[in-house]
Amino acid sequence: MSGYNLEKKNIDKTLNLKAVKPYGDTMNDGKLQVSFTLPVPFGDEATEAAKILMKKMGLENPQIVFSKELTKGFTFFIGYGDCIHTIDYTSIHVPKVHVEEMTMYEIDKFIKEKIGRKIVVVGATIGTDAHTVGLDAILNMKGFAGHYGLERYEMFEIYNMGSQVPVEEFVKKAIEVNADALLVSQTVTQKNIHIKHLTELVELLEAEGLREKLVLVVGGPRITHELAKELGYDAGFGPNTFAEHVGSFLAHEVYKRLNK
Ligand code: B12
Repeated sequence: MSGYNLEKKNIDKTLNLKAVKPYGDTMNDGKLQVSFTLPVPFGDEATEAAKILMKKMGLENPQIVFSKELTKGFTFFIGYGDCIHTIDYTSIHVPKVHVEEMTMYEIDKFIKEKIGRKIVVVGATIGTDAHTVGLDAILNMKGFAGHYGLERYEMFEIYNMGSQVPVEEFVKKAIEVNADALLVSQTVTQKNIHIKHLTELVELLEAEGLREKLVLVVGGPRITHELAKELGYDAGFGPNTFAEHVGSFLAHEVYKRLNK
C-alpha cells in the first residue's frame, strides 16, 4: 500500500488495539450498520420489533433508517446502532495456508525445474451444490479480477468437471487421469450441507486408499483453512483467493510429496 504508514498517519491516538470498536466517522464511536428481515407485517410494530432486536444484539441507540415490505408478512430493515462490544485484536490468531507466494511465471518455472512435468488437477463443485463461479475463478483460462486461472499456466493440466458432481464420479476421474490434486468448491452451507459433501469425499478417498496420494484442497466463501484441516483436507481457501495462491500451494505441496 504505497508507503501508507498507519502509525505516522493515524492522528487519532485513541485507537486501542486491545479494545477495538467499529468505526463510523470518529474513532471508537462503535457505529454499525445491520440489515435483516423479520417475518412480521410492515408497520410501526415491525420497526419497534427490529429496534428491540438490535438492542439485544448489543447495539445502543438503534435507528431504523429504511424498511420495506418484501412480501405480505415479511419486512426488510436497514438499521444503525452503537456497538457496545470490543475486540482484543492483539489476541487474534487465524490459521492460514503458509506458503511462499509466487507469480504465474514463477510457479511455472518452479514446476518445470523442480517437478519436471505438469501437475494434474481435477476440480469440481460436489454434491448438490450448483455454484461454479468460484471454482471457475480459480481454474478458467480468463481467471478472475485480473488474475489468470490455472488453465492459463503452462505447467498445470486441468480437468474442470463443473457443478453437482457426485463424489464417486469425481474420484473416478481422479483415477482415470492420475491426478496429483483435487480442488473442491462448496458455496451452499445451509443445514451444514457442505460438511456432509466434504466428509463424503474424504471417506470415499480413504476407502479407495487414495487419500494420501492426492493433495486435497477445498475453497468457497465460507471455507476457512481451519475448517478444511478439521475435515481432513490439506488446505482451505476462502474469499479473495486467486489462482496464484492455489498454484503456489500446489507446486510446493506436490514437490514436497515427491521428495518425501
Ligand atoms: C451466482 C449465485 C447463484 C447462481 C450460481 C450460478 C453458477 N453457475 O455458479 C444460481 C442462480 C444457480 C444460484 C443458485 C442457488 N443459490 Co446462490 N448465489 C449466487 C451468488 C449471487 C453469487 C455467488 C458467486 O458467484 N460469487 C462469486 C465468486 C467469485 O465468489 P466465491 O464463490 O466466494 O469464490 C471465491 C472464493 O470463495 C474462492 N473459492 C471458491 N471456490 C473455490 C474452490 C477452490 C478449490 C479454491 C481454492 C477457492 C475457491 O475463490 C473464489 C475467487 O476468489 C451468491 C450471493 C453472493 N453475492 O455471494 C448466492 C448464494 C451463494 N446462493 C445461495 C443460495 C441459498 C442458493 C440456492 C439454494 C437458492 C435456492 N433456494 O434455490 C440455489 C442453490 C442451488 C444449488 N443446488 O446449489 C446463498 C447461500 C447461502 C448459504 N450460506 O448457504 C447465497 C449466499 C445467497 C444468499 N445470500 O442467500 N446461486
